[in-house]
Amino acid sequence: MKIEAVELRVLKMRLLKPFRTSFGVQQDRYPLLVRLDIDGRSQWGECVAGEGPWYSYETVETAWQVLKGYLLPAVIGRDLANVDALETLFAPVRGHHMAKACIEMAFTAALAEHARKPLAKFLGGVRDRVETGVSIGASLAQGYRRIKVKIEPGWDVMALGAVRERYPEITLMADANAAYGLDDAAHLAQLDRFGLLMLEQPLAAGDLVDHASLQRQIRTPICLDESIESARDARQALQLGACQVINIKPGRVGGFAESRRIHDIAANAGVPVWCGGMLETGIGRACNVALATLPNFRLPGDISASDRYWAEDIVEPPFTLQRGGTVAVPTRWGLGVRVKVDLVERLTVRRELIGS
Ligand code: NPQ
Ligand code: MG
Repeated sequence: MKIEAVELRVLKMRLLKPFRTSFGVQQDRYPLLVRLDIDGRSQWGECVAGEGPWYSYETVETAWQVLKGYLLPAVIGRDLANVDALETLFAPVRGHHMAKACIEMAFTAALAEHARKPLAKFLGGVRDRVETGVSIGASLAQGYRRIKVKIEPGWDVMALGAVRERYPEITLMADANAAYGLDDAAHLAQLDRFGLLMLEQPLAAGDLVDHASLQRQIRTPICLDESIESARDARQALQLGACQVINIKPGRVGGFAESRRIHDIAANAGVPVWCGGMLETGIGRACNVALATLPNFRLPGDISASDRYWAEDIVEPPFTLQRGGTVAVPTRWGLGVRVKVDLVERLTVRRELIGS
């Protein structure tokens, strides 16, 4: 499999509803897409980097730079037998997992297509539908398996208490996106009474030791998101007792291969994982859905339907919410959805072809 050239492009897409996190409010998403030209065929991928360096140090701008300057020159024109070969060529670049992941995932989808298998089956998936949750600021969403409320200091105990009172039975969790410190342990312990499925990333990404300390002071299971950038992070977090659940986003950890390593480490420790979301278009969503078919993805993911975010998704068919709060896993070979190239063209605000 030879990557002959790669086209980078940034789209501008209006979110149906502004998305609020502890970082701020976001109205537009600028997805960075890649199109790999492999053995005469096109393979699309999506980089999940954000517009600013808040969730991660990576941004659309840094990912473009690192792809163009370092990652693509290392792989374009080379015959790559498998993902191991790709990972070896990317290894000298430190970090920048989101930039690496979009190429790794597109390459893996191309391998799946070449093997005449749907991506989910190629990855070893065991499900034909995946359970979906939704991540919200304040308004409730019907039909999903669980609801995740974004919290921050000043919007936590009261907000979750109000949701819990109105919906006593709903599967509820909270995501703090690193907005607290270990000093807040007693305050966060007040969340224990709401029977939360988990509390996601209460402390800063680098604070594994403090997460372990916090977990000893609260009953709610801690889930780590931003803290887990690799299989090594996952192993160390579990050794320390820093979490009881792991959110895997393939973009954050560098792709499918590293996601699977984290999946396996957690499975061996008896720790469930679930698939996070980064307000992806249908391309990134298809990757998340395929990954979430692996056996230890035992909790609903942030794999909402396309129409939760977009008036019109850039793939066909779009992902729809189905009975029981699930999304069907595509059965066609490779990525499993068709990219609407005309729509992508209309939404493009920046493009460049990187050749050999
Ligand atoms: C999370 N996702 O689990 C992330 C946060 C997030 C669905 O809650 C651009 C860049 C948009 C980074 C949207 C959800 C983003 C982003 C959400 C991160 O923490
Ligand atoms: Mg999160």
